[in-house]
Amino acid sequence: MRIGIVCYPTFGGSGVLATELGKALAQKDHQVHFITYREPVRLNVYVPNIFYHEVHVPTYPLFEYPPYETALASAMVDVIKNNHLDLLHVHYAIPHASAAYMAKKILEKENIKIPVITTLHGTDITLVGRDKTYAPVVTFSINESDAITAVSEDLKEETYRSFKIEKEIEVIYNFIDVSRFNKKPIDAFKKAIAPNGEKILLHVSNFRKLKRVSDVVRIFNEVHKVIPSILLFVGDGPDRPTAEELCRELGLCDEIKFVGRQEQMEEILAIGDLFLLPSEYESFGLAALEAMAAGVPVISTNVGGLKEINVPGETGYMADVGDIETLSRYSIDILKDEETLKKFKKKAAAHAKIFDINNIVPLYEKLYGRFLQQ
Ligand code: GMT
Repeated sequence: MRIGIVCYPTFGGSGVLATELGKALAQKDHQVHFITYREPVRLNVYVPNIFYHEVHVPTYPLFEYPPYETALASAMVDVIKNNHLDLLHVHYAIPHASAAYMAKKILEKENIKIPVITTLHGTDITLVGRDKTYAPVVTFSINESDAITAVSEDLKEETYRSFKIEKEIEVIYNFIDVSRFNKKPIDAFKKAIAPNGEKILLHVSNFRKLKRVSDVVRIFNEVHKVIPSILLFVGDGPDRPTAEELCRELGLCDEIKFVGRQEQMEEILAIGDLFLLPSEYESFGLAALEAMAAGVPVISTNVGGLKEINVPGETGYMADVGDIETLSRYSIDILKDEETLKKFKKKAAAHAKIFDINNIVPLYEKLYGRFLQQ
């Protein structure tokens, strides 16, 4: 099959998922064409069967807002036509689904039929999409997609609640390549981070408001009072200064390390003991699943798709948004003795296998196959 994939090329989960999907499909002998404004971060190795088409948005003094969506739709038309693509799979509705609709309509004029699959990832529905500014276009372009998938049951239901969707939304859960996360910790790295054998807590995100990074610091503050520990913040984004400020206020600068954006997540997760994700909302929580696959239990809020991946008392615990006291207590419960921690680590790694690449990618292939038979 020849598949076009459109996504955000950044560190966000939707781009990561789309890139890993493309890589997996290429390994299964499909030809995959990425159409993005920059090379996707996880496309950092040469993979035969993968082609990357950069969307250029020429600027002009008149354009206060360069028309990215127009450039993207034009790139889609060009790539679909000249590479004889069988279908286009867009990740994150805004503006990818509407650009795909435009490309589809242009190609129809040339008697080229291109099925469009839209995968909804999260804030394209819950924050950005529901904003009245975007809602009519999001509703229309989702309805015009030939198939719609959502990354969790919760996101599916949320989409039906927020928009007038006339089609069936299929749930295809996010996935990870479990074998990649099955890494032994690098001793020297672990020692550099926690020289005295402290427990290592992790948070990985894009530091946006809904990630509630201040809660991460507050939970750690409580844990640290009881358990010798270090907190590693991975990633970057708008709320990083707030988190750094809070660390200074609490006198935790030596115990909390900000390591910025990192590509080698497997090595980092391998040294972790506990993953903190106190988000206001997560449609899925791919970062938490990656942690679980690496055998790191998860303390999260009980929102969105997190309820579908984190099993309380087995892979971690959950509590209400902002309930620092309970989230801290649960963290201490897991870290308090080696035996308990070991049990959680084992169960987290075992549970993550449900979402292994080998179980999920065939579901996408099956979905694509439906359109080839038409
Ligand atoms: O909506 C976002 O925050 C952006 C998006 C991304 O690109 O990172 O994240 C969403 O998609 C991920 C992959 O499907 C999910 O794991 C995240 O939970 C989801 N984020 C939210 O729902 C806030």
